[in-house]
Amino acid sequence: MRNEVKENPSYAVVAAVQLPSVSDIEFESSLAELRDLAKTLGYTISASFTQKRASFDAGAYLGSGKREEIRAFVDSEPAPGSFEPGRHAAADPEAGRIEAVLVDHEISPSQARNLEKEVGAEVMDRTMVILEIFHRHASSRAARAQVEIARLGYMAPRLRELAKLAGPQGRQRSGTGGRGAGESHTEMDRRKIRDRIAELQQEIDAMDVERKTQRARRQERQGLATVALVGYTNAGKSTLMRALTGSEVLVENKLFATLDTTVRALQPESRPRVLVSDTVGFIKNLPHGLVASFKTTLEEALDASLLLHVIDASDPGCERQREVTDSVLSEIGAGEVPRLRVFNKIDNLEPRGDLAAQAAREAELRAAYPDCIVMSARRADDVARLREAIIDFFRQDQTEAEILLPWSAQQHRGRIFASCDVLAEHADEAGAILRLRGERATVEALCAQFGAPRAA
Ligand SMILES: Nc1nc2c(ncn2[C@@H]2O[C@H](COP(=O)(O)OP(=O)(O)O)[C@@H](O)[C@H]2O)c(=O)[nH]1
Ligand SMILES: [Mg+2]
Repeated sequence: MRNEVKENPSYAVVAAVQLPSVSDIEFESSLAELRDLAKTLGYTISASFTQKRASFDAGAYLGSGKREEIRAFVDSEPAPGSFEPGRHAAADPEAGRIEAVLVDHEISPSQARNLEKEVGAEVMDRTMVILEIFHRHASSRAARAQVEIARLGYMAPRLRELAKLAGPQGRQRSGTGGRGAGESHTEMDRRKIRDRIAELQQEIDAMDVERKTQRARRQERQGLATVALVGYTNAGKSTLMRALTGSEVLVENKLFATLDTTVRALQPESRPRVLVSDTVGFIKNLPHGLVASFKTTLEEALDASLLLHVIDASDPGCERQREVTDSVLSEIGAGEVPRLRVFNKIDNLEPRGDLAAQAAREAELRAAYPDCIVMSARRADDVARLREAIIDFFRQDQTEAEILLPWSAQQHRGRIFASCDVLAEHADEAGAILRLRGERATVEALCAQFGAPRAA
C-alpha cells in the first residue's frame, strides 16, 4: 500500500500533436485532462508543447523542431540542488529536473524510444498514464485482474515492434528454453500474453459470483458508515477527501498530500465514525481498451453506504458528465446506492469572484437538484457543511434507547461504547442505565440482550 509523502514533486511536461480533424476546443480539453491525470500521478507540469501537423511523425511522434524545443527546455531546467540563480533567472528555483514527457496520444514503442533519446527524459503516452492511475486504484482482486488485462492488451501489439527493434537476435528461432520448436521469442511472448489474458478472464468470471455475495454480506454489516467520492478527474475529489479527513501532511512548512487513496476517517472524528474513500476518476477521453478496467476499478464505490458525486460546477460540460457518471454507476450496479450530489468549485465560475453569478448558479442548481450541495473545497465553512450533511445522512438511520446494563455484565461495556454513542449514564441498584444512540439494528440488538431499565 502506498503511503508516501511527496517531498520532492516530480516534474514533467506534456506534449501533443493537433491533427487537422481535431478542433481547438477538443484539443485543448484533452490536453488539460492529460495535465490533470499527470497531477493525479503526482507530477507537477512545468510546460506544454503543442504543434499542428497533418500527421504524427512516424519516427518520433513530434516534428524535429518541437523535439529540439523540448530538449532545450529539459536541459535548461536545473537539476535538484544545482540551481544557479544567474543562469536560470526565469526558471522556478523550486523546480527540479524534468523527469518525463507525457504525450497525449497512444504512440508506438519505437516512437517513444526515439523521442526519449532525443529529449533526454522518460516518455509516457496517454494510455500508459491512465493505466498507471488504474493500477494505483485497483484494490480488489477483480480490479487488479482487469487492469492487468488492459495492460497486457496494450503491450501485446508492442512486442512485435520491440522484437524488430531488438534486431535479428530478437527474431531468432530456437527450440530450447521451454519454447515450442521453431517458435520465435515474439510468438512465444504473444502466446503467453494470450494465455494469461484468458486465465485472468476466467478468474474474473469466477469471482463475479463471489463478489456479489461478499457485497451483500458487507451491506448487512452494521455500524459501518462508508462514503465514496465519485466523479470526473479534476472535479475536486482528492481535495475534498483531504479536507474532510485531514490527510494532509506538513513537511517543512509546506503542505503535501499523501498519494495513497486508502480509506480514511472523517476528521474530526464523528459519531458514527464515517470512513471516506476516493475512487478512480472518470476520464473524458478514455481509450476504448480501458473501459472495462475502469468500470471494475470503480466498483469499489459499490461497497459504500453513501456516494458523494462530486461535480465541477465551473465546467461548462458538467451536466453531460453528470449523466455519464449516473449511467455508468447504474451499469456497475451502484444505481441504488444513496447519492449526495456535490457541485464543487463554485468559486471557480467565470467571471471569477463574481458573487452574484455564483449565487445565481447556486439557485439554478438547487432548483434542478433539491438535495444537492453547492460549495467550494477552498472554503472551510463549505467543507464543514458537507461534513454535517454526511453525518446527518448516517444519523437518519439511528435511534435512541435506554438499557440497563447489570453490574454482573460490565464486561460488555467496551463493546457497547464502541458501537453506540452513550448520551447519558447513571447508576441504579441493578446496574448502569445507559442512554444510547446508534444504528437502529445495533441499538435494538442491545435492547433485546439487556432490556430496558425498570420504570421507577
Ligand atoms: N477553485 C477551486 N479549485 C478547486 C476546488 N476543489 C479542487 N480544486 C482544484 O482542482 C484541481 C483538481 O482537484 P483534485 O482534488 O485533484 O480533483 P480529482 O481529480 O477529482 O481528485 C486541483 O488543482 C485543486 O486544487 C474548488 O472548490 N475551487
Ligand atoms: Mg484525485
